[in-house]
Amino acid sequence: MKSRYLRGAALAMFGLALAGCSGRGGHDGRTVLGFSQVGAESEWRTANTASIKSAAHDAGIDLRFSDAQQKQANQISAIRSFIAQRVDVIAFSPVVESGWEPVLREAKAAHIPVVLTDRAVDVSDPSLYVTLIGSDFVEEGRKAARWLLQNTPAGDGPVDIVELEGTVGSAPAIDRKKGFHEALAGHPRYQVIRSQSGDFTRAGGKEVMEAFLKAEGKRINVVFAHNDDMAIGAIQAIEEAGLRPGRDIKVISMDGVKGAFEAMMAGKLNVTVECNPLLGPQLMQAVAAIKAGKPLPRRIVVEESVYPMESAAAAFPTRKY
Ligand code: GZL
Repeated sequence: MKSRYLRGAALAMFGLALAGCSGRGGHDGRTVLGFSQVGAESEWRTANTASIKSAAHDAGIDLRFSDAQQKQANQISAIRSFIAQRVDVIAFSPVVESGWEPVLREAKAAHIPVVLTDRAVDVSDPSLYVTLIGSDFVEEGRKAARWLLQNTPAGDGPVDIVELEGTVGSAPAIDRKKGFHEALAGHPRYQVIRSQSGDFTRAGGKEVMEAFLKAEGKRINVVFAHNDDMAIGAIQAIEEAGLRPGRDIKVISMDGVKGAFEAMMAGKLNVTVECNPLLGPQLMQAVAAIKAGKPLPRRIVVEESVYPMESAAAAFPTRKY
């Protein structure tokens, strides 16, 4: 009896040892990547998710994907689940900047490297993640302001702006606002008279713009929207108020999704500052580098352009998202 028990225990230990030797979770030897996505709040996010899934497939990576429905608690739970699954790498797009230290310390304690995509986190210990792959949102905000400065008729009349902010506490909302206001600082003619979050959604943009129009009416000269989805919602509100978006009220936006190009071709959106969501290939390259023990830069910035209304028709056919 005793020898049979010992034999069983020995086999079990051997099995566990094999699992341990094979490294992390992938039973078929593939690299396992756990990815926690913000949600599905915008056209940009849809394109970002598609890029990550297709790039993982092309790279032969076993992708464990979780949609947090824009809730930080769901992202934290997903990261804990990836730790329990002993994935090789964890990547995520943090819905907000703060509140990540505890769970990232758990990943570090489990010796699982973490890659940030799209958005930054505010942590005191830089070793809690390997690299951030994404846009320079402050520069995107500056680009939007520079377009406005270069495309407002000369004169000294007031240019009154309303601002549709992204998700409260998110890196793009914080930094796009910072860049926009910074670039306008030396130009007192330009004033942001109201600013409120529309949470990066069409419905949010429309609802906030309706409130702005009720409060300020024809005083509004410009809408600055932190993403195209909110701009498209604002365009609907402007039209329902009997005004002409793109003409009576200039509309400045960010992302460069298909809906923005369609609005520009219809003369309703004046410019979109591109924010490239196609981060999948760069993420998979970073995962491969980590697995190979190769160093990575702390910041991998994606290249982006500015598309004014006049350029929309020519650019639209080759847009990838
Ligand atoms: C920007 C990204 C933002 C987009 C929005 O990198 O985090 O979130 O601008 C999206 O469209 O919802």
